[in-house]
Amino acid sequence: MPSDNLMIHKSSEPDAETKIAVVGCGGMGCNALRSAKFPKGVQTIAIGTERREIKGTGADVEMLIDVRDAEAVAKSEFSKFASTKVENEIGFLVKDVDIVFPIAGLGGNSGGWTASLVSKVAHMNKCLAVSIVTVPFTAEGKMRKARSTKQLEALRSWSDAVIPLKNDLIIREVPDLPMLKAFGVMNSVVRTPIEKFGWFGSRGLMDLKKHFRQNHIFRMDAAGYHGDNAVFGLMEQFKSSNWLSLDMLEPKSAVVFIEDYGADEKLAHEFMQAFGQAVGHDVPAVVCLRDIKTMSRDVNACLLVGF
Ligand SMILES: Nc1nc2c(ncn2[C@@H]2O[C@H](COP(=O)(O)OP(=O)(O)OP(=O)(O)O)[C@@H](O)[C@H]2O)c(=O)[nH]1
Ligand SMILES: [Mg+2]
Repeated sequence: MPSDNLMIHKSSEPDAETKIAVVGCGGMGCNALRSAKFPKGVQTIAIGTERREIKGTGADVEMLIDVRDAEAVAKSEFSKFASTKVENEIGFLVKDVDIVFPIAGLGGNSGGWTASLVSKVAHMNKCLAVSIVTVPFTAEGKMRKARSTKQLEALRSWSDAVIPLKNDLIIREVPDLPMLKAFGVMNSVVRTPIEKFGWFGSRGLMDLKKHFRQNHIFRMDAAGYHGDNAVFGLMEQFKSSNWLSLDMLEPKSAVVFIEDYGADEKLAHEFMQAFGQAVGHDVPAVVCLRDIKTMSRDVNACLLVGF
């Protein structure tokens, strides 16, 4: 694979210089913050249109906004230039931040739009906006589905990258759990990339920005493998993953996080080679390698595929 197709970053610790803010938007977004443990230094902000949503999230900042501010995104008054009072307030909170993660459940009246609002502010502050959102259950009906599609469309133009996770997959992955527990599983999936992106140093962020320009929508899954032929084992897991559905994707780019004892660049090359074979062509990628400094034979990977 030509080296300009593959950017590799090595780290042993989350880069303390990389400042991260997680913004829970609306009911689902705020739920994802509840009882969540984020790496030290991650700033958490809960934004809702109802007090009960933001209450008890444990967020560093709770912000109540008017539902009309969120809904403005859907209408022509949402502008690329002028910023509203609420955008200025959010801007004040994220002004020194490198990466903002808006989290929301698409399909409702506020969170899905608020995520675009937050992404716009992130842009104005030159920070990276990676939105992580859930797509409503099919059973929730056509109206939610239609709204969710519009919200995703808006997010596509305001966020650097969007990771949509289908709530329907909860039913497939954990069919026997009661709904509240199943939501908990999903909310922990939502939090996975937030921890990983913290490994990127400032140079890595520049590469990511360039990389995200090629793609906006990413699917994601994380896997672990114990023992020899780890790359092969991991790739088999990714190939059969419901979350990724590699066979249904036409991958255009990838962001990969690999944790291994003594992780080296060879592993990154092997991984991308195996990935290229799985999907039938080379895929430009940014790979972050993390040396986990334990003697265990576990290799963990988190794969984001842009399509
Ligand atoms: N995975 C997960 N999905 C959720 C959760 N809560 C809500 N959802 C999903 O998110 C969608 C939007 O719900 P909310 O986030 O409550 O809606 P909202 O944006 O606050 O807007 P309102 O309808 O005005 O309350 C729902 O249709 C569900 O599909 C949650 O805790 N976990
Ligand atoms: Mg709500």
